[in-house]
Formats: sequence, C-alpha cells, structure tokens
Amino acid sequence: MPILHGASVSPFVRKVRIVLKEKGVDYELKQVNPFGVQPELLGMNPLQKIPVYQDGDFKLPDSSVIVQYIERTHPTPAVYPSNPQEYAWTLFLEEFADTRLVETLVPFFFERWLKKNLLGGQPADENRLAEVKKDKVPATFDWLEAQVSKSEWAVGNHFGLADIALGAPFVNFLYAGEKVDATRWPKLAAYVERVWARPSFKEILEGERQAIGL
Ligand SMILES: N[C@@H](CCC(=O)N[C@@H](CS)C(=O)NCC(=O)O)C(=O)O
Repeated sequence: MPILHGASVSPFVRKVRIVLKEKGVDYELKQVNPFGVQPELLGMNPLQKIPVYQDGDFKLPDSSVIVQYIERTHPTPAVYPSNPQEYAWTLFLEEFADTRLVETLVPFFFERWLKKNLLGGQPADENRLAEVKKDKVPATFDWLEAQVSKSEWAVGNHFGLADIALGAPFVNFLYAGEKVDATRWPKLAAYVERVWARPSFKEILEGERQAIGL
C-alpha cells in the first residue's frame, strides 16, 4: 500500500489526499511534522517539505508532481481534463493555488492555529494578518471571483484538480476562524462551499476535524 508522508493540516497534503479519495486509492498516512530538522524528511525530500508519496521503494516529493504520478498509476477517474487548453489552465490554477492563494490564506492559519498548537503557544501576530487582509486578500479574491463566475467548476464543466487545489487552502483559512466575505465575493464564497460539499472533501475534512479537535 502506498504511504503518504505529511501532516493532514497541510494544504498540499490535503490536495493529494483528496485526489487519492477521488480515485479510491488506499494508502497509509504517516504523520510528519515539517518544522525543525526532520531526519526522515531529509532522506526523502531535499527541499525538506511535505508531502512525500512512497510507492514501494519509490519516494516522490511535491504535491503537484505526486498528483501527476497518481494520475498515471490510477488513471480513472481522471482528475485532469483531456482537452489541452483545459489541462494547461488546470496546471496554472494549481500553481496559483499553491503559491498566491497559499501565501494569502495560510498566514492566518500559521498565526492563529500553528503557533498556538505546534509552535509552543506563541501569540498570533494580528498586525501581520491585518496587512495580509489589506494587501493580498482583495487582489487574490477579486481574481478568483472572476475565475469561478463562468461555470460550476473552475475549469470546464467537471470537478477536477483545479477545484481540489483551490479548495484545499481555504480549509486553513477556515481553521483560522476566517471565511470568504460573501457580500464582497459572492461567487467565490459559493464556489468554496460547493467544492467542500464534494464527498471526497467532506470525508477528508471530517477526519481532519476529529484529528485536530475542531
Ligand atoms: N511545492 C510543495 C510545497 C510543500 C510545502 O511548502 N509544504 C510545507 C507544509 S504546508 C512544508 O513542508 N514546509 C516546511 C518548510 O518549508 O520547511 C508541494 O506542493 O508539495
């Protein structure tokens, strides 16, 4: 059985877990805390990040690369579109989610949840979060609002990897006590709820909440 090394609250680990759930792949989740020097992580990922996916002796880092591998080892149901433009736009939205969206949302989780629960109870830097709310949230959410206004799902007419990648970091925002302001970004707020209502998301999120006591 494959092993996924990572912490379930990581948006990148969550992305991979939802893909595995969508495809019905059984796996073992081995919890790895990425902070501090982790000898077991160094041997598997020179970038010292989670997740790492282990299939037999083969150890593969990076959520985006892992998902591409899983798509080839377990092709059905596909999470990437076959249309070249939709496929390419999915890759871009995944990149946007993993960079700009994570930079916008995860600081809230880091300051309010991680510091308290995993980093020795340090207080949240609310000034930093006020800056993120002013400088990053509006531009990121405005762009996404336009993206998700065209149809039910982010790319084409099917739920897929773009939705999984976009929906995952919003969970960290939620764990930090935040939600998309539906009065300012109504399409985005509804889209996030739609993604979370997907059975794969619901099941993974329920397990996460039980594991972290939320
Ligand atoms: N591009 C990587 C990003 C992974 C990543 O940043 N993981 C975080 C946890 S959410 C991590 O391991 N951080 C530890 C560190 O940066 O030292 C991926 O998609 O897997």
